Amino acid sequence: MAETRFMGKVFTRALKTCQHIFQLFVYFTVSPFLYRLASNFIQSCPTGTTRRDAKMALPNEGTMLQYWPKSCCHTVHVMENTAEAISIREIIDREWIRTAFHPLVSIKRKALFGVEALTRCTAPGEDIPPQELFRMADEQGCLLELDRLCRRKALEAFAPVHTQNRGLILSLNVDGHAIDADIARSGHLLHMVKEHGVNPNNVLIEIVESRARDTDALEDFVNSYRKNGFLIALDDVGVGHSNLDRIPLLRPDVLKLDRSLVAGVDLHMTRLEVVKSFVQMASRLGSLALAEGVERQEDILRLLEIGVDVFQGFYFGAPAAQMPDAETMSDRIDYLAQKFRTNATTRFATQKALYARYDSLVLSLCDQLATLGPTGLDHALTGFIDQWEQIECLYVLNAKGVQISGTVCNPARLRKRKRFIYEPAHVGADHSLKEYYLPLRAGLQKFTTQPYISLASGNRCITISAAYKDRDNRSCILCADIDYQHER
Ligand SMILES: [Ca+2]
Repeated sequence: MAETRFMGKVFTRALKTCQHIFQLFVYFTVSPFLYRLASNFIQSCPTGTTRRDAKMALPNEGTMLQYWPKSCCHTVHVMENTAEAISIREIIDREWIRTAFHPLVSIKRKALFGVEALTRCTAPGEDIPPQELFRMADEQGCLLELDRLCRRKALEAFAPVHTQNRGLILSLNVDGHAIDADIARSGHLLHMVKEHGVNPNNVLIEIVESRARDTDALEDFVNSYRKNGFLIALDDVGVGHSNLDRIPLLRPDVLKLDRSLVAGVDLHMTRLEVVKSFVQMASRLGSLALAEGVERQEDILRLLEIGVDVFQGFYFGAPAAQMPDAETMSDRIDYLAQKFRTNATTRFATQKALYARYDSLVLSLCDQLATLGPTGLDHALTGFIDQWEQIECLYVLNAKGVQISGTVCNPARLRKRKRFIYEPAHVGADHSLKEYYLPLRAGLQKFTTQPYISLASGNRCITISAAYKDRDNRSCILCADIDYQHER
């Protein structure tokens, strides 16, 4: 009996060993074959590639795609190259188009200003990105047809909202590329808007003017729709090949500043200055500056400071089929408004204290200069600048705005690298048209400029100019350029 049990154990062990040997054989012979077979179907995309990018990049039928959105790895199976398999004709005929609304928010009005209608295409089993959709339409010569379908879908979705809230703006994209003389006079959009019971005053037409081939037709189009009560926006301002000369020609009601311009304004002073110049231009032209693609609270607060009021971007939510949730929106707006108020109050208080300190410093320098005649000015200015490190440059003008001292600069603040561009002015330089001279000529005793880039140093500074009489009772003006690099 014991012998039989022993033989049974030996047999079982021998069987298991054979099994292991067989498994190893399969692993070393069949696996490389299977791997080679699989690699014909698997292609890897770089880290960070999205599913959509991957599909666009590798659309061979039957291809397995691996992609890694952020940290997790997914594998999808592309049954076919959808973009090729589904024709744009079919998309248009079957109206596989829907609208997603992206909120436009006004912080100062504490309200939703309107929504931009964005096109989404859901063909069976596949989303086709808008740029791909419009590329296909352009190639097949049905761009206008697609454009009109998208607008009709947007109006259908917006019409019920409009009956409930007559104040909301619907922003519609019109492809500048599709505008020619016939379109400009067709009045198609006007009819469509009326057909859906929407007031043209509530419709903002967004045009990417850089795509327009025919400037005359574009101008006709804009004038004709404006006459009928529509609002006009220039889209993607500040990006690519936008033609600034078309801004005064089209006199847009809204300038949509592109995300590439506004993202990071809080971090990059030069970008902020460029945006500021667009905002100032918009305000001088009577247009509203709207910042697109805002995602960071800090950017929004900085843009509010420089006069932007209406915002669009993921900070306020992603485009969605439903209208934005009023409660979430008002929570965000209230939070930003509160933050903006607190920041502005603190900033003004700090600025006031800072300016008061600089003012008393400049006035005390004037008192000391008043004891001098025309000689010895440079020596006295050098003595001051050594004591006050915030002062970049000091110089004295006569009553006509002509410089009568040298420009005495703080050597630590001059940029060596840019000295060929920025150079301190010399004795005899004419400052009579400068912002810091004219108010004193008009009778003011003291003036402080807005921050600007100094021609003497290339740094951001303010200039305080103050009038005084010298020892011989001649009228003089002391100008002090003061560092403003780190002030807001
Ligand atoms: Ca747009």
